[in-house]
Amino acid sequence: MSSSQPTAIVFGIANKRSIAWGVTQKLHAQGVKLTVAYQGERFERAIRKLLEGEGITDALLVTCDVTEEGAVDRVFDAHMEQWGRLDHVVHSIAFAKREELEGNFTDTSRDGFLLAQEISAFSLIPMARAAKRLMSDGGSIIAMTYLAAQRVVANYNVMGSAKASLEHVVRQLAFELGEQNIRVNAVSAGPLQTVSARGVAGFSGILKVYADKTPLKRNITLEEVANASWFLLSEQASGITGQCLFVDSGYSIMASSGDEI
Ligand code: 0WD
Repeated sequence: MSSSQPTAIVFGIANKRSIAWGVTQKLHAQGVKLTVAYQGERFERAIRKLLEGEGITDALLVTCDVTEEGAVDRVFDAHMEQWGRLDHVVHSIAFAKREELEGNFTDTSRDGFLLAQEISAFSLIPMARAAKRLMSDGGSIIAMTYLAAQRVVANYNVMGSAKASLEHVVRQLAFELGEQNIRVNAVSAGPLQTVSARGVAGFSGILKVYADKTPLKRNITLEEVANASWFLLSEQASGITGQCLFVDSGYSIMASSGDEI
């Protein structure tokens, strides 16, 4: 079957608070046909319930643990089987062991560092390789990053290194895929209460700092991140690639007051 509508593969829906879920709602509202790749069977029921609640009845669901060799390619092949075309890819996954998201960075373990890099940054490369093969008419890819890629955020530790990696991967892929008219960008969201975020020690304190110290004097919403994500995926951003767009109430323009966050 070949969809007459644009299609997307979304990685990283865990629940209704997931950034990937906000983006999925936006994509559906724009008439985009969906493949939802989720980490493991334990998520399937919750994801099916979310999709049904949103009136998304034709999404293709595929499990994908990006640490499994070949898992990403299986998602892309299943997508093409179902939809016959590929226009967008949303990378909204990250993982670090909880014990690596607190305490001293100097105590980071080798396997903890490598696992965070593998899931949160390396995984975008096989996705882009598959997209390069399948996006015959060009397309767009986004990934989710965080300010700690560029500045020190207490406790974010090993995930900061992973996000720094991810932001380079976005730029390098943008360079390499540009001639096929495939754009690659990152959205750098302010803090949102999600499963992953709650894994960072002192996260609630970060939310308060953003509410008090940002130009907008408030935290951002899932919908605001989804709106910016759809913008970067859409033709409205046809001249934008390799960029990192902050959706953070303006926090990233503030000189540090010295308060740790
Ligand atoms: O404040 C926040 N929530 C921010 C999140 C601020 C700025 C950026 N981000 C980023 C995260 O670093 C991540 O890259 O946004 C992305 C999405 O994170 P999220 O929506 O905040 O977190 P969550 O709802 O937990 O989704 C992350 C998902 C995992 O969910 P669980 O419930 O397992 O933590 O990433 C997926 C999983 O669904 N995931 C994997 N998928 C495939 N293979 C794997 C894996 N090995 N590990 C995690």
